[in-house]
Amino acid sequence: MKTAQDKYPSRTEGAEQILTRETPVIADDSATRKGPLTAEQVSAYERDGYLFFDSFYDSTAVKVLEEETERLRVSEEVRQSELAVTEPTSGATRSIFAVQTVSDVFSKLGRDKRILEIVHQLMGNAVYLHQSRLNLKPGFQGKEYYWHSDFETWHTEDGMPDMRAISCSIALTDSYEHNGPLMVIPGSHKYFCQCAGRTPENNYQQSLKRQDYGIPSDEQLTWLTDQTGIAVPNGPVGSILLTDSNLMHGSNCNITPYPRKNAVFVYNDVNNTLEEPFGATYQRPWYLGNREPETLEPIDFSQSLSQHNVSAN
Ligand code: 6CS
Ligand code: FE
Repeated sequence: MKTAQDKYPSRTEGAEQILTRETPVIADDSATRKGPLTAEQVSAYERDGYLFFDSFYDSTAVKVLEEETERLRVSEEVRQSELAVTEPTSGATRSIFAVQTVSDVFSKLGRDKRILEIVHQLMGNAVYLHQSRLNLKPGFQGKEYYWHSDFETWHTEDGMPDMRAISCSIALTDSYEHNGPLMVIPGSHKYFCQCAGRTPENNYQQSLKRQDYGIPSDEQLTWLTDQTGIAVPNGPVGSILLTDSNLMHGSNCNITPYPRKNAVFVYNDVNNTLEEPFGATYQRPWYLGNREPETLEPIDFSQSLSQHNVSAN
């Protein structure tokens, strides 16, 4: 039974309003809390809803990640599992969810202390892994991800009470302005766009291929972009992008020969665990919304690579 008051109702057949966010974006002492971020970086994250770090991982780490991604991409066992989502037309693998359950490398990457230190500084609290996924956006065939707030889905379909989660996306290929990069609306995380339509039964079986519910109206998107425009925080393989769970984002189709792949780990506050869905009649499967939170034990990912006997390039 839901215990949290629904501060962010959506898909309730009500009006599609733009609500002002009540929830603080960062812990109130983030700017002074011990951590790798400068006060300016903390302030930029609070204002924009995202932080981009160019070349966060070096060529040694990138080599291991690229090889592991390819192993998973072509693995028939993974492709046949419930964790894999294929592209709507080509059948190419589009996403692999709960990647830490099929890959020791990605299980370690998701617990890298260099990422967790940043997340802890911003969140000010212990976190667990709500969701992870590889997005493989293949060349020529990678279809779009229409504009959406992840929190709107995680709130309505997974029962995430509040906007207390951060996504960390790690670039597994170069992300250019032309191969379907992620686009964000800076500052949009401070507003909640109520979406129209009631969530169909088992919506996720369609939405992960193409999202039709939980998308903002043209008017809402126009209003948001009128405030701050659109940014495309992209860069070379090994870069990372941290985004607030409620940041409005999307990406275009990839019609170039260059795939745009990333790994995403979603860190949720341990005090914000999933309840009953706020806007759906069913709970999504474990690999989309983790209902058995465990506090993450940080490791030094780069140091762990020595086990892979990877020599620096
Ligand atoms: O439904 C979800 O949980 C996923 N959907 C999208 C389009 N982004 C976030 C998340 O991976
Ligand atoms: Fe998303």
